[in-house]
Amino acid sequence: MQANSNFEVIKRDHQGVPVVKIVFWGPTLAGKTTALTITKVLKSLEDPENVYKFLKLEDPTGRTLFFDQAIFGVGKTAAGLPILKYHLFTVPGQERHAGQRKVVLRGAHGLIVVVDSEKSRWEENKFSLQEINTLAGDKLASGALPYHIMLNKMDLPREQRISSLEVGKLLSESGVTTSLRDAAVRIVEVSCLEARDDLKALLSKSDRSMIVDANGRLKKEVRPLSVTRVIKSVESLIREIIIQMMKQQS
Ligand SMILES: Nc1nc2c(ncn2[C@@H]2O[C@H](COP(=O)(O)OP(=O)(O)OP(=O)(O)O)[C@@H](O)[C@H]2O)c(=O)[nH]1
Ligand SMILES: [Mg+2]
Repeated sequence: MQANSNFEVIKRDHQGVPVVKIVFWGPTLAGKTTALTITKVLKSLEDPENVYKFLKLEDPTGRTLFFDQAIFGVGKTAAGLPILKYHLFTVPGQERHAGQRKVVLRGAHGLIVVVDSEKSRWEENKFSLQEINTLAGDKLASGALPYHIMLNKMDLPREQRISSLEVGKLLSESGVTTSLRDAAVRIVEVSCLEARDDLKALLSKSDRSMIVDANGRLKKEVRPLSVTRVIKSVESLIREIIIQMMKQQS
């Protein structure tokens, strides 16, 4: 097995657990912090022992100031340690925070590029894509930095939002990819708003025994589809990163 030589080396924490870093990238108000919060709420319900940290740093208007971060684990070894920890970050999307974004991006093993599907946000999306292309275009193209594209706000009326096809146009206008075919399979359509509402509705069910197992954990089968879609990118990236990690080790 051949590891991608430009793939960021995976470090281990003080207990020897590999720690990988995934960054949510995208313009301000695209929904990065909302997506991270949904991931945290779901993890806390389904696998609370694997939630290590959750921190949001916001200005008074609710926009991210420096970054948000969360640390989660995957599985459990015989020694009671997770097989892997993943560190999720969001960048602050406001254009003036370019310096912070560069710092947050450093050392990433995977990227979730959040695109705001609201039509009026075309230029903001384009700016954000051009910036990531400047910072990491080569790594995205070579596969050294695996990525997914989260097209958010699909709850908006059709006439107010762009489609996955138009994301292709946005990507090519921004110079992010020369192969739209590759990018197309990486687009996941989501609505963080719908996911948040579906989670709230689920938790407000009066009969808790219907939704939790004997250990008090949320049953996987009651997870709303809208929520599955939001966390799909993170889950897929982790799988891709584990494959890279195994290649690095062999
Ligand atoms: N209609 C709609 N609104 C959403 C959706 N997801 C998030 N929002 C709203 O968009 C606004 C911005 O969301 P955030 O998650 O704070 O955006 P962000 O990308 O973290 O923004 P910065 O921190 O400034 O980079 C909030 O009012 C959210 O409620 C969605 O799927 N649909
Ligand atoms: Mg934010």
